[in-house]
Amino acid sequence: KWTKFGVKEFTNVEELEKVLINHVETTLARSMYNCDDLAAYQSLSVSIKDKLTLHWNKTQQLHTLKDVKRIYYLSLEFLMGRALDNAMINLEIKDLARKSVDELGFNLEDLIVLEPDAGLGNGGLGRLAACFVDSLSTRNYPGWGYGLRYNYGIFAQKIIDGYQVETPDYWLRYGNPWEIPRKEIRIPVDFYGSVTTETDANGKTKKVWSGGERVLAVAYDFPIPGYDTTNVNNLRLWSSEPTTEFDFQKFNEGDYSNSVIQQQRAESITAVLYPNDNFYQGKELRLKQQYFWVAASLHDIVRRFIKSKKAWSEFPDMVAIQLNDTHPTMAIVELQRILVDVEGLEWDVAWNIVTKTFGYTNHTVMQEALEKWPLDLFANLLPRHLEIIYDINLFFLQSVAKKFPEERDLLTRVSIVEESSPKNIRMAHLAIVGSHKVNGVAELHSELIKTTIFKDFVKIYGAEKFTNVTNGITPRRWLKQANPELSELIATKLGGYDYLKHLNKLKGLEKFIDDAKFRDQWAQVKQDNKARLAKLIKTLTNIDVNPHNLFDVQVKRIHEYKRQQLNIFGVIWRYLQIKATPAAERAKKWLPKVSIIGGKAAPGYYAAKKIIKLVNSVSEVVNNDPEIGDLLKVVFIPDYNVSKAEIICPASDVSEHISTAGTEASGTSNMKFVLNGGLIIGTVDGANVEITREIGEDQIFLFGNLAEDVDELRHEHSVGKIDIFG
Ligand code: DL6
Repeated sequence: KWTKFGVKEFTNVEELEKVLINHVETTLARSMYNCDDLAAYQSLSVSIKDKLTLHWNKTQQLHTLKDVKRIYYLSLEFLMGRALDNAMINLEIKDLARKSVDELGFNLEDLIVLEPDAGLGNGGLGRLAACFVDSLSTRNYPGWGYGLRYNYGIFAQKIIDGYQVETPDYWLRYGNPWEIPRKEIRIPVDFYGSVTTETDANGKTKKVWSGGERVLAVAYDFPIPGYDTTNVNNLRLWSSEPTTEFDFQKFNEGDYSNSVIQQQRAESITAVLYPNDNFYQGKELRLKQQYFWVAASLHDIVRRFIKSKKAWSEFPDMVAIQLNDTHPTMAIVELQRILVDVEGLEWDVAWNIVTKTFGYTNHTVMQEALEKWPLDLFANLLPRHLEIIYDINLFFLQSVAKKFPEERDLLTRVSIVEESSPKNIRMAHLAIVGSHKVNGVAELHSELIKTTIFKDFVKIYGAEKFTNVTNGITPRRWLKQANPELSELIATKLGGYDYLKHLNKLKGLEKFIDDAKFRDQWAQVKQDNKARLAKLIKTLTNIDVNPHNLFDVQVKRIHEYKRQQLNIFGVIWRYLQIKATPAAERAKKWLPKVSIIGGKAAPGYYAAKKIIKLVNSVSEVVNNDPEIGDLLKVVFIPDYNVSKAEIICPASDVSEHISTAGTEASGTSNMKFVLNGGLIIGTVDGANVEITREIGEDQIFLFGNLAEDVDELRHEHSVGKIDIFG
């Protein structure tokens, strides 16, 4: 009977208005008479989420019916930013929504900015995951993301007296209209306890992990719309909950404060995102987060597969799991545990399935970012998993020893267990051994991992296992949404928006290179975007910048290897040079410039925080020097995040991507800036290399040493052959 009622989605202005009012009056329990902007934002979001949910249902039904292979992207970070604008753009209903809210007395742009960023990530790695899920949906792949629903995302950055001060980001303060809580999907996840060996009736022994602490993983779904398609994928984020609300016995005994300890312990798992970028900080809670997330995700994935009633041997034909860095590496061990301990498969059969299922993406060659978990931490938290890791390692090392019988040192170097004191589990080694492919994120980086950190593994497995997948960004958010004027101008020249799905079509613009009108229009768009950024700068910092001056931008996490210090030293040099120039000649000699820097430093990263302070101190001196006037301004943009990036990227004349060659695996903001018609000042590092190849060497300002020379130079510095003060 239910099929004949068919739930209808809105398709025009009037229908959306009706749905909107309905949500205000029922879902929000407000009267339209006291509907403020926040209520209007929430109501519009729920109305659009309803539409997405219907598409989501159909998509999932179709995928189940067609029995398709699914891709699962496991990422501890999804730096999503705002959802409303993106959803309207991908569904191509922004004009319709604007008219509807306008008729109800609201301004769409005022509503969009009320949404807090979903800042569930640190930087490039988390934003890459967000761009990937957008692309998976747009390209009609059946792809799910799995992550954690942190109550607190990346901290909000305040600048007080020039210093970074961190404040908590409670992004769920007003609820989240974009999520679908699946309170009924509650997956038990165990920690600690002990392992025993049991023998069944047939004399077969099996390992049983029991006791310890149990928490529940509760699912929250975020529909991910594709552009120009009705395909809607799922991002499933887990939230931790206690198995029981509180300890009833303690409560009855009057021990009220201790009766909730277990509950708080459970909830702490998904309370907060670790705010480090490119840095490993071995904390037990972080390992708990990792296992909690992979255990819940795998349980879900395996349950879905079991429903299809296929043989286990078909698992890799139906399931591909991509590991975003080593954070989800425990998924390899967990799948092996499920197959062997729970499903009773033979070790080798299970391992064959596991290695065919996983792929691992490496995002850094820097030692301080590589995860190594102390063995005793592991032994305590996940005793059965440690046993499995030992077995994986044993079989792996046996195969290596067989192939390279003379090379004892090789075994020590590639072992998953680092024989140090204390001993560590090397997660990258485990990820390589348990995956069928390993990829870097830009050509140079993918070559580097083969010749440096993973060199020995190339010898063992052959070079074919190591591939390159250069990072990308979604042009829907980073062009259409961030720069509507430019995307429209391009569309008029290319005859539509197809280029948003096929970026190579931008080549078609080349034939307008000498079209003066087009160039003027392009320049005007840039000017408008610079005015928009100047306004934001004024609001955030009270600094006046002239939008007609050159905007030189460097926004990204603050890190020594990204070299914001080099940028600010350049600014200091320029300032001193301007001052040394006779006043009458200054205007002729110096192009007026605004140096804009922004980014967060990890709270415990002393040097990065000092760099922020330095930038702010320079800003204070330069901006208040009456001799300098408009010739140079220095701005530190506080609390850089996705929604600010959407205003900053379209407004650069030049942007800086100046990491020491060989350290920035790819970089993705370089792509965002060039896509918006800005020039790059860069080193020969990360994806700058591929960008140069695409746009031509004469379209980019490259400088600095090459990656292969950097080690040599470091050595010469360290032995005193180069005198940097000479
Ligand atoms: O691949 C995404 C992004 C790259 O663009 C950056 O170059 C790289 O620094 C970053 N890597 C990490 C690694 N950190 N951990 N863990 O964030 O990945």
